[in-house]
Amino acid sequence: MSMRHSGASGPSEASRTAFADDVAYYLTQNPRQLPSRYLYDELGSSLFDAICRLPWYRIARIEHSLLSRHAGAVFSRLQPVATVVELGPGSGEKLVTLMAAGPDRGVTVHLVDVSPAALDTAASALAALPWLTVVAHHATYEAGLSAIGRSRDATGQALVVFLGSNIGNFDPPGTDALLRSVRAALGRGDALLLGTDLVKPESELLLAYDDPLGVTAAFNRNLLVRVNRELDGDFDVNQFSHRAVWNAPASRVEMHLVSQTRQRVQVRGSRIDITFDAGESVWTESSYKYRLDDLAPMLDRAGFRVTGLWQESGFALTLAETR
Ligand code: AVI
Repeated sequence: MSMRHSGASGPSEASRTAFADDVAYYLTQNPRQLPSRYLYDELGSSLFDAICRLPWYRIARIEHSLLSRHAGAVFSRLQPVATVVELGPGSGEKLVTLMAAGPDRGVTVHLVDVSPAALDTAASALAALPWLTVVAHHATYEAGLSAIGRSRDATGQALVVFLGSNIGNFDPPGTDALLRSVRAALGRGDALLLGTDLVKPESELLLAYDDPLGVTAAFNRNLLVRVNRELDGDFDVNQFSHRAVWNAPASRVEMHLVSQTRQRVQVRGSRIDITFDAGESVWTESSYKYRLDDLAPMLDRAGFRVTGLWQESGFALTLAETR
């Protein structure tokens, strides 16, 4: 495997300033919020890996089973693929499973993530497939996609993979915008492989997002630990509890951090000083769940048509081609 880096490495002053500004803005909104992308510092990423091993959180396991069984069928529906782009590669294991069934030469894999640690982990996992050329993009999905769109080899097809139901962490307007950015980076006949978690009974969803071992609670509360460490905050982490709720009309599981008492919190790096009422919460994540019927219209709005759909135990893998 050959590996190139594109973009800065390591957390930059710019990303610290963006974090400080986002905390100042979102924490003073009504309702108070913190963007879920900040859940993934080093400890948060490890806690998320642990979540994926919990018996109650099945997304990663089911998707792995779908990829192992159907990766060959995915490639058989495409023209020879020369470029693969993964948005948010995580541990890299999903892509290894997919690419093990892909072409064994002439493929460049682009990894796009805002976390340098995730890029390094994913690139190490891909070393298991030494015939791949790997390029890491330390960038937002949109910036990475447009850089790849400008620079990619025009011969052969491109496949963008967006797995793990990561799309579920975008609200509907954000989802449409992101899928359009994917479409804009692609040419005719290129494709997208999308993993989405489907609506299931509320009791199952709540166990997945409020597990009996408290790992998801730790993942959520670690966001306050991160704010304290990186932005000189004084959140009393013990005074905030994890809550997961199924918002059926919006078709999403929400994670919140609920203040156990009336308390004052200062975040000096964001120049904010706020008072929480007892029971007031910070909304930290939305995980949208889809119905099978939602998928084709959602992809169609962005300029894709569905060419393959595989599903198992409440999870779907959809292959779509550009129109
Ligand atoms: C990464 N993302 C798709 C996960 C999800 O299911 O929304 C993050 C997560 N949050 C709580 N558990 C897992």
